[in-house]
Amino acid sequence: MNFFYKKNLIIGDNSNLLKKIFDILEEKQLNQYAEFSYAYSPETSIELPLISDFKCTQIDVQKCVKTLVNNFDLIISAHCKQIFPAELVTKVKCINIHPGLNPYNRGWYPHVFSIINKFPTGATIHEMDEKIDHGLIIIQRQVEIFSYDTSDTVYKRILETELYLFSEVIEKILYNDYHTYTHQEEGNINKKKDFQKIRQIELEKVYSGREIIDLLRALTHGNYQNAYFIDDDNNKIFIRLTLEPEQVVKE
Ligand code: 0FX
Repeated sequence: MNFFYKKNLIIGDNSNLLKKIFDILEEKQLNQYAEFSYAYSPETSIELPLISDFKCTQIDVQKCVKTLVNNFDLIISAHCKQIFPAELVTKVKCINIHPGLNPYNRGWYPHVFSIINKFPTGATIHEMDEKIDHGLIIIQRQVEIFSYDTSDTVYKRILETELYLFSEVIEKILYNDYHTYTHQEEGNINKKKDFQKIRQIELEKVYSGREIIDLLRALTHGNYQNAYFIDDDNNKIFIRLTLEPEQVVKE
């Protein structure tokens, strides 16, 4: 295999995702034909023991642009929390594995906002440009949201889809032999502060049944203390929702 991109960096802040990418590259034996280095962000909460069996270094993307440009042909962001500077994305081929269906709900926690605003969600692998979750699309796939989904059940499906798409296109990317396309619309973008804003449930606000269920299931994700209200004694009370479809027994 005579790959076009030989010196590659995978940078991300989700240790499970990084490990699964590592496994895909091993299974396909691509590491025999190209070099893959792994990195995570400074100040990330990544679980180091989990990644100790493969070499993973800490890289501050803003401070290391020159080093990255000089040392890598291709950089793949796998949920890297750092913003890639313009100089980096214009000088090195940078590709983003994004847990959302561009251009809908680009940015922070796409599926959380999709449960609320009904825009489609999914996974996208795209070339990076200077804007967030923007740039020519290599491959993407929609992931369905069911009435009984919470944030974590949709997210699980999105992660599986991301890995499936990665597995589908990685060789084509390494050969630099893939097609790209773009959508006409710029879509919308949500920031971390938009997520913070939706977390508080206003006790005096009037919500429809659909709105409040959607908001609470969008904010229900494992043990995260997302949704809350402030009670009359000024205590913060966290809320999580359980959704259980009726089990219909077929005669
Ligand atoms: O890595 P990631 O899945 O994704 C986020 C952004 O959504 C994405 O657009 C960006 N490219 C990437 C670099 O960062 O986020 P996470 O691992 O911090 O969280 C995973 C899910 O967990 C998230 O989608 C929603 C949920 N979550 C997470 C935190 C920290 C919560 O519901 N509450 C939380 O406080």
